[in-house]
Amino acid sequence: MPGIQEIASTVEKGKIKLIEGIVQEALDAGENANAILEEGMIAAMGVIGMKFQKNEVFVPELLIAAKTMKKGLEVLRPHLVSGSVGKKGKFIIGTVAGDKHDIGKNLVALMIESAGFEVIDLGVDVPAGRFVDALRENPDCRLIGASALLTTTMGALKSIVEAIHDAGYKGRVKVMVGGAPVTQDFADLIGADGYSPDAGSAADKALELIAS
Ligand code: B1M
Repeated sequence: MPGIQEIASTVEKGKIKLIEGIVQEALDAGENANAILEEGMIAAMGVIGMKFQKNEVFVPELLIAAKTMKKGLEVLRPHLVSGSVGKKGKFIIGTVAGDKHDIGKNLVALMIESAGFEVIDLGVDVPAGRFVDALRENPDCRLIGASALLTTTMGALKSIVEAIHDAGYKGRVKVMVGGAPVTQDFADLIGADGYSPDAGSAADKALELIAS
């Protein structure tokens, strides 16, 4: 049976045609879905990111690894999401303007859905105004999440918080932020209501914020 190490190496090498079969085989053999995700796929993206930093791989390799991970995630999805989708209310999520990274955002969306929310995914490169429009289209929504992966796009998180406050939603709608360069201090600085470092804790934070 393929182990977690083989899954990691398949993502890292971008063997897109093999990933679905390998993940399915591991699941069939009783491997834990969260371990496949965390220790296999997410770990592989960390490795490829480090190689990119050292100029050992380039953007096309990042892209193919990302596509491979997404394909593998499709197989994992039913094993990560529970049956109570939508009971906790709506959650609008997107990656900020200027930023095309969506794997982390998609994982957060998956975990939030799994925690019982109906997720409205605005996609990537989402301007602050689009979050406000989505709130107007979904007046029963009480939670928004925004993801930023680049130090150059972190500032867009602040624009989103400001746009939501300026549109009169302060206090009524909570804003959660996250992404690799984002910290709790940064979230506090820009006036966000919540921050979490990873997808699992993002779901816990969302539940905490709607209860408060
Ligand atoms: Co890009 N990229 N990338 N990239 N890329 C990084 C982020 C980078 C760290 C790589 C590096 O140099 N080591 C670097 C950023 C440096 C910086 O700003 N400090 C970088 C760069 C520089 C770039 C480009 C500028 C490269 C170029 O063109 N020269 C370019 C920018 C394009 C743009 O966005 N405008 C670019 C492009 C790309 C690809 C398109 C090729 C591809 C993305 C494909 C896709 O997403 N569909 C890509 C990839 C794959 C990466 C790395 C390798 C992997 C990102 C990833 O998916 N990680 C990344 C290096 C790395 O992360 N080590 C890198 C796995 C994912 C599960 O983790 O996204 O962190 P992450 O999400 C986590 C948490 O952050 C958190 O939970 C998630 C799950 O646990 N989280 C939240 C995320 N959002 C949250 C929201 C929350 C709460 C938690 O609440 C709402």
